[in-house]
Amino acid sequence: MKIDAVELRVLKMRLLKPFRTSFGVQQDRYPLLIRLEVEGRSHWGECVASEGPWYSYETVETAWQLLKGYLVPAILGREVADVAALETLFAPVRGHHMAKAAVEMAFTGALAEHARKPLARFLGGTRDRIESGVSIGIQATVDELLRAIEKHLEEGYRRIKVKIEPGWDVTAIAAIRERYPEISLMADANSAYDLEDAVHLVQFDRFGLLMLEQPLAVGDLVDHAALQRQLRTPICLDESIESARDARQALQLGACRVINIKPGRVGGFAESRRIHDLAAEASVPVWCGGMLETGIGRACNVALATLPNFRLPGDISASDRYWAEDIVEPPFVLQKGGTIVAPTRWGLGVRVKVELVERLTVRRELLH
Ligand code: NPG
Repeated sequence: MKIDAVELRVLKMRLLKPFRTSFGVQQDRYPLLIRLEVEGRSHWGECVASEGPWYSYETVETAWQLLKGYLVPAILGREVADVAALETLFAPVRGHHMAKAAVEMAFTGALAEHARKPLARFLGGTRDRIESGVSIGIQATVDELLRAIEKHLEEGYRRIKVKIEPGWDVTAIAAIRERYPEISLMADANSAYDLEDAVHLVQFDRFGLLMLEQPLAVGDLVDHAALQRQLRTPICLDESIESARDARQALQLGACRVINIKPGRVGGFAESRRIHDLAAEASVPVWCGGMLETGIGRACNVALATLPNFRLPGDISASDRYWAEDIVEPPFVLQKGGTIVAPTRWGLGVRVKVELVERLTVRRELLH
């Protein structure tokens, strides 16, 4: 497949509500979109980097530089046969998985369309819909948190994830459990704790949480393994798993019992598949995380989450959880039973609303 041109764009999109985590508040998102032109057709991808280096070292700006300076020149005007060939071309560039993933996912969408298959089936998905969960940011008060949970349960979400940080953890979770003893509940710390907090974190064991996500530092598999030995609650790793190698080592060390796969974080679908398979061999379930994506990244996440070892609801909510108007048609909607249907059209499976994208664009460059 020959890539004739590549367009990069940054949009400015306001979230319906600010989203607060242990590393800060996000209200405006700046999705970096990539459009590959292949044989006169457009194939879209989304880079999940945030504006600043809080969740990871990558930012919208670094991803733009990597794409423009290294990744796009490696593929432009070239015949790229398959994803393995793309990965070989990108291999000299160290790290920067979010920038690489944007291309890899757009390219995989192109391959799926070429093969006349919906992305989910092209990736090896085995179901036609996925179970949807919702991630709730840190709130000003426990009352507000309980109100937010009530609203999302009424909407039909199957699993509630709450963000925690020191000072907003045990009390908040205890209040939720008192009101909702039975719901599927988990907590995400985004690396806000240290191994010295183990005694504090052991208190979570009484809440019957599905899992505790990324309690400790990003690269610290050894401490996570030490913490997991002290906790009954399964630890899920997110930020710590940047590659299949990380996943293999985490599994070997017993650093987690669940893995959150975000294709945008690990370099794309192929690496996600490798992590998925390693986890399946170890009987460790995975689920698909979210990075407040537009409908383009969401379509990719939904497709990936149809693979068999995605056995837990992900952070894949409906478009109206995030945006007044999504940039794809049709938007993703929550079905009865708290599911989202995987698009069945070939390729990415959703139409990009180009006029809306144009209006939201704050930066654009065509490379050819
Ligand atoms: O529903 O997409 C969603 C948000 C899920 O909590 C969520 N994402 O730490 O995983 C995370 C967090 C996040 C969002 C991280 C944006 C970085 C950027």
